[in-house]
Amino acid sequence: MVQVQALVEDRKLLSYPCATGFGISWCSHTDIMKLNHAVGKSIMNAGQKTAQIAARKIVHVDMDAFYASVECLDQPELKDQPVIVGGLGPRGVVATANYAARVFGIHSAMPMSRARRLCPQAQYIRPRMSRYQEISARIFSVFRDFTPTVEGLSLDEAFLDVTSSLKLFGGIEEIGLQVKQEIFNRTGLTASVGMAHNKFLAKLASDAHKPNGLVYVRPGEVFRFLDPMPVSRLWGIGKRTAPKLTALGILTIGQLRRCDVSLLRPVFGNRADHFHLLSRGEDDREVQSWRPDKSISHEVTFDTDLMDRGELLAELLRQSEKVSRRLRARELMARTVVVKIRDAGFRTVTRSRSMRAYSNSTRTLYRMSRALFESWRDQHRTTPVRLIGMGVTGLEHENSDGKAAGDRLDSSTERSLDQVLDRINQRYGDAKIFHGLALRRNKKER
Ligand code: TTP
Repeated sequence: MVQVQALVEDRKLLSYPCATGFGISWCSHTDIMKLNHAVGKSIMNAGQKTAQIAARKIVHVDMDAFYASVECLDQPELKDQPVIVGGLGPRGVVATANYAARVFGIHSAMPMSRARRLCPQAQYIRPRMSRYQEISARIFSVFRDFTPTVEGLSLDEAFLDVTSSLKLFGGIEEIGLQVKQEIFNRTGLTASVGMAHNKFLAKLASDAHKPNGLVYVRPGEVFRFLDPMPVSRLWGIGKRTAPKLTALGILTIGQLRRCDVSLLRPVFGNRADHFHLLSRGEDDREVQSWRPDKSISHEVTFDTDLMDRGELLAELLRQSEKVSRRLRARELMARTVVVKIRDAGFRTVTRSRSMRAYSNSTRTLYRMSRALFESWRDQHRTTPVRLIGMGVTGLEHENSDGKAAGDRLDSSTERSLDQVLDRINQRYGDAKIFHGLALRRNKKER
């Protein structure tokens, strides 16, 4: 307790000059944010916890038409034209479209063939993941200048818990505005920013005035904000549940909120209370900066179905390289390998196997996925394959309690080889160097 008291005193001492906007020469902003965060967590009892949830300030940031905006940034002549990014083969799908293309009804996950019919004049571009990752790193470095508590949801989207940083930056609206401006300064791209006292509202707020939006839902304005929205805006209400609510005459979140919860039980079962809370704008989930990835995977749909074993293995090796590189970049290791195969008749099988220890080496993950693939192929020698994918689950941080590190399958030679390849690929861009077998498919693709 003495220690906590001392920390609290320190916190006052430290945060005073920040709150009044004076420079801090002897302590970085990040130090102060981390300290405030730690103090906030360490001295709470149950009552304070409820108060703390109510006092939370969350910012949700989502870049506008992310991949397409990066393409327009790199080719400014595309700026006012419809731009569609996605797979360009006959079975490709739209990853995203800029707002000029959305006017024509183009949206993510639409088959590219349909997009071409709706908007033949658009510029069609294949995704350049390494470029998006590079920009994403800059965006996330902006987030960490405002708070250590950042929960990334994808390359272009994150929640920031800025409760401990409010005094430092002058309030939540100032933080939202500054995050937006700083992202623009460092990347040249626009983001939509939502602010509220919980994650659910902050996310809806960032979406409310897209693109380039900045919306703060104040605690007293929740019902005014939520009530007119269709029920489908609530997480978890999809195509199956919405018609059941419509049958009850519930079309908007406001109608759901005013409805007696017992009426909702036949529709939602034991999740009725959860949805009723959401309709009132209540959500007590924390921003989880430590949340580990649950899985990492990669898959490809071929332009024409493949039967050749060598080509399929070459593709699996390429995927194993990508997946293992992503593991290594995040200092993760995996315990389980999964292979997914979809045949020409659209039957999909997944096969998985857990290893006796952890790995993030290309060679090991490829060996495992090859064995899984071969066990399928033994019974399907003449089956054409439409899609093949591999992934890993059972992830652990390399240094988590020494667990994964002490339980590692990979030899030091494998690790050194991977490190060299990672460095070359980092320096010269995506996949400039491959294991020999993977070249077989790369050549074919050119
Ligand atoms: P989103 O944030 O869902 O969308 P967006 O940034 O393109 O557009 P918006 O302004 O509406 O937020 O997705 C981020 C990126 O993720 C997107 O630019 C491309 C990629 N993506 C896919 O590859 N496939 C998909 O189905 C979706 C939804 C996104």
